[in-house]
Amino acid sequence: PFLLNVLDNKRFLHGVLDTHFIDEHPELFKYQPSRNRAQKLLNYLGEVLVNGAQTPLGTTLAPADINPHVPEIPIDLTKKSIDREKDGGPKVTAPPEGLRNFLVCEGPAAFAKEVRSRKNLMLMDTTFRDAHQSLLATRVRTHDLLKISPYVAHKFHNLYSLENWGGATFDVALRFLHECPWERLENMRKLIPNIPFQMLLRGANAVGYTSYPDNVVYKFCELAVKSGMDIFRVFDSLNYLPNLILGMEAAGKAGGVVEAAISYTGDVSDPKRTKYNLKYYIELADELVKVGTHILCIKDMAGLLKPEAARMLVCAIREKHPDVPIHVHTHDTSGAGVAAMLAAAQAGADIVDVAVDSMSGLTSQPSMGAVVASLQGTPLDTGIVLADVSAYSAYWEQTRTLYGPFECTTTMRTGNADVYSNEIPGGQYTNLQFQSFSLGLGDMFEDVKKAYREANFLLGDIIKVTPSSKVVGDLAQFMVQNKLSGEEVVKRASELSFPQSVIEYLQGYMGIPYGGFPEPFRSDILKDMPRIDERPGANLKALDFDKLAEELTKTFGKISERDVMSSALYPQVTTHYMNHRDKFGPVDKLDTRIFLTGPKIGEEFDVTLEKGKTLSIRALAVTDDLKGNGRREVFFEMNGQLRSVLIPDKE
Ligand code: 3PY
Ligand code: ZN
Repeated sequence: PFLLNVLDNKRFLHGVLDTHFIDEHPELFKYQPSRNRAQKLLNYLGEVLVNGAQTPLGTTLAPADINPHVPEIPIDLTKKSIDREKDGGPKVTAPPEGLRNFLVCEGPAAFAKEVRSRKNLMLMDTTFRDAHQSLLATRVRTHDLLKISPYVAHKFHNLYSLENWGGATFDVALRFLHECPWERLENMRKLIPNIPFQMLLRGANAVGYTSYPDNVVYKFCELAVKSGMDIFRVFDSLNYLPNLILGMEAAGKAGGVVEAAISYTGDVSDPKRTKYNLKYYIELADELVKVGTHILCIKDMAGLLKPEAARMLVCAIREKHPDVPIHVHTHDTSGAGVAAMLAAAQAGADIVDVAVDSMSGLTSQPSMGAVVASLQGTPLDTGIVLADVSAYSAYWEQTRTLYGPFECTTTMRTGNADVYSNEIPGGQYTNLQFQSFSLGLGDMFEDVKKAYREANFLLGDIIKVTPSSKVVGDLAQFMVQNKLSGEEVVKRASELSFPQSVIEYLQGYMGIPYGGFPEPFRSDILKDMPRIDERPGANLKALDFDKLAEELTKTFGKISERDVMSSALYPQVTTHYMNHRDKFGPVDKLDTRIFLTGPKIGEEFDVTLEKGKTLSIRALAVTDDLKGNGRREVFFEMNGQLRSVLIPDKE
């Protein structure tokens, strides 16, 4: 920078150089690499101040004006310390070793053995992924995750894993938060070196909604491991084995721990629900163990696993597979989540999923504090300190208020056991509820839930989770909007214009459901449309990554391998993200309230771009369109200097 500043200096360029040159030009030492980024951020802030939020807000609720308190990590001088300064943080004591240290040294097979050998119950914390996917429309930003990461590393070192990636987070980070999911992962890794990271991989759909060419899924997993991922929970929305195997192989080949998931639906404790009975789940578990899964997961994405069902299922699988660790996932939609997880633990599950108290309950996971406290002093004691959970929870309680615009509790106040009837997955439940309310039809949600149940049976009683759950949801909404009963839908199947997702599902684009497609319903709808009767990705042409990289480089200049992968998965969303990044800079560095709704006039705030580069910004004024050219000028003070940006007024 010094050299560049010198080269920019007119006196220097004109050869006017003497020994006073440096003394007389202290500005040469002013390091201003952030200038460009800073200017871009001012453009972003100006845009928000003139044209409103740059990411769609779910409701009119404002983010709270609060600076969440980050609990302190005690410095222990007797322990090894690590220097966080290069990452922008203070010098801290190194976090205690956790299971990741074991995994890195010993590899996935030994890791599974170690987990299985532990006598206590282990926990996966979903706060960084599923909890906010279920409660806050997946909107929690990297900024807020990183702030609490050192605390997690120090106080939760004996977690089995931290679920912090995958599912909807990839898409939402790029699409709505204008931040890079890979950087998120890499930065969390730097701060949490000791706890295994876990992600949700939608089998052949990776982190998308449809099958990708096989080489995309393989390369995605490879890059995920390179960026810090450890454990891959692999599921398929129809429990369709060929899709599951593809995901398992991709995760395994990348060096990850493979945690194959059985997506759970129905009720094994109800003898009347015969389609998905114990035999079905045990046979599926057998297959997944045969393929070589390191860990077996029971993924109860809708919160249907009642305590008695949890006991039956875990016991049955445990009996067949005594050496394979069992990991149970649920949602607390009905309110029975803690009871179900305790029952699973008592029946022999090795790991259960919880979210920190203030991010738990409703459609999220059951409460960490409740499970920790319930097992204290018992042989299953998690070893986690309740006071640490409370401090962690207090951070999230405050942080959650920053995401007020996306808060599910605007429509959902309590748990609801009607989930046992409609079987709507946690993530989708609040979505559908919210849609019904925003159409001004609060009571329509009751109709949607009933229609969802009917739609599920029309489609043959299927496993419902992303993306098959969307098919059922779309059909349900179609029925409600057109006031169609299930009987009418069947009778008029050949003449109705069904949602595209329903048609594609019936064509076989997601795979083949257990028990096959419903007939004659399918044939009535598809008539002579093509059908796929094997793994949908099997015939997709391999993606040419070199060609894609070349195309992106032409448009954006220097791009990374990870940008190419994002584009392979989400081409349009990634192009939009990269344009946004070019124009508005590192908006992920802004505090969440400022990012969402902009600063107040007169408010001063800091933005740390990186260690030692903090901008102090104050928004001073927004002018009217003084020149009549549709643009407004926004004035800022930045590090003591007056700056302004001209923003086209879109109103
Ligand atoms: C996802 O696919 O994102 C899920 O959370 C499924 O449960
Ligand atoms: Zn879930």
